[in-house]
Amino acid sequence: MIELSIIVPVYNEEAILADSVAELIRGFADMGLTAYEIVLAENGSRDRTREIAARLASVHPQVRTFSCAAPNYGAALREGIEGARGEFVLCEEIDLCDLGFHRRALALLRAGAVDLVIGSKAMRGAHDRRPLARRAATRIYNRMLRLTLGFSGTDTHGLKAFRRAALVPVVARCIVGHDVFASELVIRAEREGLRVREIPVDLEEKRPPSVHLLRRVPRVLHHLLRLMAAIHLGIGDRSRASSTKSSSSSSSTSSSSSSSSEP
Ligand SMILES: Nc1nc2c(ncn2[C@@H]2O[C@H](COP(=O)(O)OP(=O)(O)OP(=O)(O)O)[C@@H](O)[C@H]2O)c(=O)[nH]1
Ligand SMILES: [Mg+2]
Repeated sequence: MIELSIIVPVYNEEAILADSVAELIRGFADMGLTAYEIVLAENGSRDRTREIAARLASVHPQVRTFSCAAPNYGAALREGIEGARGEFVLCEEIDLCDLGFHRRALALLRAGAVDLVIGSKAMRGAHDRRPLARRAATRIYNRMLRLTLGFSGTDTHGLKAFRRAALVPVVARCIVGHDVFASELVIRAEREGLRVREIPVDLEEKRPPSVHLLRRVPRVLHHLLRLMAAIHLGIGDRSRASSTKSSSSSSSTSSSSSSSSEP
């Protein structure tokens, strides 16, 4: 019985992937965690990420990986969550590996106090060491989510942990991919009355992001508009049957088409 599934979307991460996974495995051993799986959700990498992920999966029984063709953060996360086997799911980023968040989030989930824990970069008590432009972008984006979608928290992106049974049906109702998928998941969970708790994180990245901030803006705006149309007008909204493809992925790299709502 797996208690925790750690889903890590990875894209062109050959430089830090192996060390980061080793760091996670060491950290979980220190926490006394044994019943867990690390799922490396790769898509679209043009470097050796896929190969390294496959090697890690062959060496460590608790690591598995899958790949799909096109780079899409949301699609990778969605497929990872849908195939997760743990009672709890933790969404990690390979450049963060924040074991402090994992420890605190797991304690809250084990206590049954919450359904979803969000690691906020913007709430009181958080330390965000990213460059000013990215910190400002986070604030502006969160303000847009508050104004357009009634979001009441301070952050939707990055680290989160949840009770799988509570969130998988929400994932099934999400319609957008890429970066905005993470926001949609949090906002839908909040709107559906799930018990959501933000906790502050101390954010220090191991490397700058692979996609430049400004290049992400048009797609984010497009997806936000789609989400507003779905949530406020019901346009393109859907209620899919939830699909927990338990134990669907093998412990080695397998090609599978994305189950995401979009390319
Ligand atoms: N599978 C997959 N993973 C991705 C993709 N883009 C980013 N990632 C992964 O998502 C995580 C975060 O990516 P970053 O490049 O650090 O982006 P970021 O700007 O810090 O992300 P934010 O949390 O949105 O601020 C890392 O583990 C990346 O490897 C993608 O297109 N596909
Ligand atoms: Mg990052």
